[in-house]
Amino acid sequence: MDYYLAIDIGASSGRHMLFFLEHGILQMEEIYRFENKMIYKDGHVFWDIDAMYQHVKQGIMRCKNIGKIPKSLGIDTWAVDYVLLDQNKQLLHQPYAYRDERTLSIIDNVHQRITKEQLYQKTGIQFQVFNSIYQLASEAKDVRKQAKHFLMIPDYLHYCLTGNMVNEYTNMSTTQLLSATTGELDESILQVVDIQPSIFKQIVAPGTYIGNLKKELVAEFGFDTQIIVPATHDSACAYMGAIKDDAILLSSGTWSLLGVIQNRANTSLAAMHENFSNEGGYEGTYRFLKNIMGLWIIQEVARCYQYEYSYAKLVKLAKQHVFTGTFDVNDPRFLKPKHMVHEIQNYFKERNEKTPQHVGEIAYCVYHSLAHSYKQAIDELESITDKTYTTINVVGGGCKNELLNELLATLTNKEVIAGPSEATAIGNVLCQCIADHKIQDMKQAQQIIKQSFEITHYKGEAYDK
Ligand code: LFR
Repeated sequence: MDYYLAIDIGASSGRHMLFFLEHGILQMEEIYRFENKMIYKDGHVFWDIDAMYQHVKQGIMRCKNIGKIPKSLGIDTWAVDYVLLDQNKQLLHQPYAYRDERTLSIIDNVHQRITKEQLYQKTGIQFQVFNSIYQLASEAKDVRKQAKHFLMIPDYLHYCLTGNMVNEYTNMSTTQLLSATTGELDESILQVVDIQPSIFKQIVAPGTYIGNLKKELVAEFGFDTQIIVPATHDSACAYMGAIKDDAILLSSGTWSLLGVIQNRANTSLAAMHENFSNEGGYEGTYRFLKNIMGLWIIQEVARCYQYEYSYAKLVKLAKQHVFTGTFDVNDPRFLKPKHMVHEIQNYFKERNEKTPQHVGEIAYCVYHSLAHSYKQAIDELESITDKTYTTINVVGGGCKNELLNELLATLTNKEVIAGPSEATAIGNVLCQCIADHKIQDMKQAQQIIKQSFEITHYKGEAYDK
């Protein structure tokens, strides 16, 4: 049996998913899971990259313990964050987490050198305060001087495993440093933000073999395997793992990424004004999408109640405490508030509107507001692309939230197809299987996904009329 290992690391947890293909069915087994936490130090927020690497290794080791040795493996994570290494290939500092606020004071400075319009025209990438371009512009002078290597988080983990450095394309596209047309670094942007082009590596496409495990790791694990870089941006994988790639896709996790797969970047003013992004996708496609604050809000609500309520319980309570007021989930105040529940309540109080009190009301209000923001993004998307869609395919962990799916179907009057919930790990493994010629291409991959994973259909009340 040929096994393939997809290591999918999100902002709150990481998983090692082992796959094999049997009679056209993709079988999947979670063999390791770990918590991924942000570290708070000196008023800043970082990722514990050393802990992350140790967990990556422990999960790989599990393959040996269960006697299922993968033919290859690949890692995907969130986007925009990176490490800088010095001439001795040592970390110059722990990687900052994208919710760190150090970029806020530098953004205007960057745009004095390159306007937002110019930057969007060149890159097609949405404006987010955490884009790597602003993060790099915030680096101290001596750090920039000493930096010899730039690696995105999955690039770094792949480097730790193989000793080889590359910059994978889909994740690199979120730096806002690549040309939307060539997929290569745009040197004019590097110049204005004063970043040495020499720190970057070869940009490789998803599905590229970059080497085997380092010798010492082979000795430690007791086996060798190939490292095939997948689409290392988790959202790029999630879109690959969708069941219906011509529908509106909604990757629902910590973030909600709502958009469509296109063959060309759309850098029009309309796209820019609605802050749609043209993120790099598999085989030269673009994911024309909008970032919506997502289930982060409910994760933070759960934290406010000291995790007294599970996510399933929050949905149950929400159904019992309908609260119809909505708030703007994309308001930057919800990016990292001290106390999410108070922040939501203050939003309503400031407007002299009825304020949600009960935990169920808070939860309903979050789901309802998210569904509203999806509906708004869909209206924008349909207007920009001048196309009407009948179906929304929700993928990722959030697709299991039936209340959110129902609200979405009702509000949009469209059919909602929910699943697969493991789209990200599936997309990761597809990159490996296609590289290994186990699966021919994305067309066959879609067929396999349909045969292998359960999906649920929702038709909003309005849809049934
Ligand atoms: C989702 C995601 C989004 C990206 C955000 C920050 O996990 O990768 O696509 O905008 O995280 O990196």
